[in-house]
Amino acid sequence: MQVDNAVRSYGLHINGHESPPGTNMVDRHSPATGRLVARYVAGTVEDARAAVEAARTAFDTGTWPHLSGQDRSRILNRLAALTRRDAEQLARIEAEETGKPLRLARGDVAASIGLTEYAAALALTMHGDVHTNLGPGFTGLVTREPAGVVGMITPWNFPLLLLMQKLPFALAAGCTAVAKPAEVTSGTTLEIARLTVEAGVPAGVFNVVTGRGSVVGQHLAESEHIDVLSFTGSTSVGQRIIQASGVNSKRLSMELGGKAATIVFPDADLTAAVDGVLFGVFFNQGECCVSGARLLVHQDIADEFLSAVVSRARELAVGHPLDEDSDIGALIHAEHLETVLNYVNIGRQHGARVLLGGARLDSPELRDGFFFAPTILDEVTPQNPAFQEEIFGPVLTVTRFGTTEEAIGLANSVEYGLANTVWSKNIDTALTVGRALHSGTVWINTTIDGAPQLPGGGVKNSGYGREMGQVGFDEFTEVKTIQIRTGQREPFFR
Ligand code: TAP
Repeated sequence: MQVDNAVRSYGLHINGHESPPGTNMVDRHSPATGRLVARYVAGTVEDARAAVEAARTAFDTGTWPHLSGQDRSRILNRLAALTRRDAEQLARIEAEETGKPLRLARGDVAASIGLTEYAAALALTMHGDVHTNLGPGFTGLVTREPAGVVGMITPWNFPLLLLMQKLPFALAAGCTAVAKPAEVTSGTTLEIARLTVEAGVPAGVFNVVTGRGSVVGQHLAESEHIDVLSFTGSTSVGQRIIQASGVNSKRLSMELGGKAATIVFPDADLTAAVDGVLFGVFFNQGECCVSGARLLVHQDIADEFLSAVVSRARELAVGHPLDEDSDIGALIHAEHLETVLNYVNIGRQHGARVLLGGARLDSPELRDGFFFAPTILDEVTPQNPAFQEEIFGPVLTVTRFGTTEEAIGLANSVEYGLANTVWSKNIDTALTVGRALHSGTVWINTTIDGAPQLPGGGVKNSGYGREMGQVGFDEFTEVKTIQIRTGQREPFFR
């Protein structure tokens, strides 16, 4: 695995082979320094078709769906061990290509290993039910079968982690797959493809085609040879995919955008809540679907609480991804930086007051990258686009509330429903609010937390379907009912 100053060049990974890099390549420059770090093939529709065909053949005529759970589990555990062996290099690639701090990228790799090990355990325990109480001579088997060929389309903010919320689970169930990573951050997906070969995953079971979403991704959505399409990305692209995927009755799992609220009540552990608010919004530069981008704080503590949040935010280090001291890295590319800046300006035009940041950072050491200052906007009304729309950057909006009902209403007043956070030491308040929030996940007295056993996913325009946990695994299986009559039975017609 090449890292540091070498430019990594990748081919496509189809049917167990990596093609040599071609002439039509996508160049990835580090968003922090501008240096060329990686080159991936700009895949074509023909490449995507070949990858789907390889996965289809591996599923229809190959051994993978028929291996014992123990064999699949062993291979997945080997993949986890190889990922652990290469953890530091994978983290560096992730940090270089996304701009996120290396320290956080290490966490993504560790979580990916945990997910792979958990999926390996699920491969062992996959089973069905037998119904023996249906009456004399009538037995029902409800079996779980692998769902087929899975298309996986992933975004640029957590390229490795979001792949590993899908891939090990699909493989554990006996499915085969074609992945299309984001065009600008394809490195770790291709590295995982190499590791699957080393781990003993048979040819054709996992394929990767890099390139444009409108070409490769669109083909996966349209292909009638794909049975399940698992997409993580924006709500607008997700809606395009839902339309394009109608050619066959493929199952869709849609992990889309978010606009999470963090609600702080006066009875919270306020020191922990300050820490949680900052981590919730500035983790991964705010380029996080579950980012706690909206602070809803009780009016009785708002001024004091905000002053603590602002003073702690000033201490956060924005810096180079490979610098061990960086808390916040670079945004993904210039266009995205412009989008974030625009939202800040729109927020101001709608009456928001900038308490901190609000601009690009252009000190001599950061000038070559897309660094944005941690930003806090106060006096943000629910009508403000900065409150309603996903900014996907290090921007916290602040809105005050008076009653619990008001807090719930504000939190639920956006089109998204991915996650929300509640800070309160009162079990009554915490659970009442937690139950009333419209989102797939609610954190209470913690934030952006998780475990492989716990499913994640959204409601409303944040999508449908769940990843991780037993529920996430089940999405890659098909239920079959086998009904058996034994002994003498009455004829159907007299
Ligand atoms: P998108 O622009 O939606 O891109 C996601 C993926 O879809 C990329 O691989 C992209 O390819 C591909 N794509 C683009 N157009 C396509 C098309 N017509 N057909 C098929 N695929 C297509 O998202 P992004 O900007 O990379 O990521 C940020 C978004 O992802 C945010 O909205 C964020 O909330 C969401 N997200 C959600 C979650 C969960 S768990 N719900 C997690 C992380 C991120 P290209 O390489 O060409 O762009």
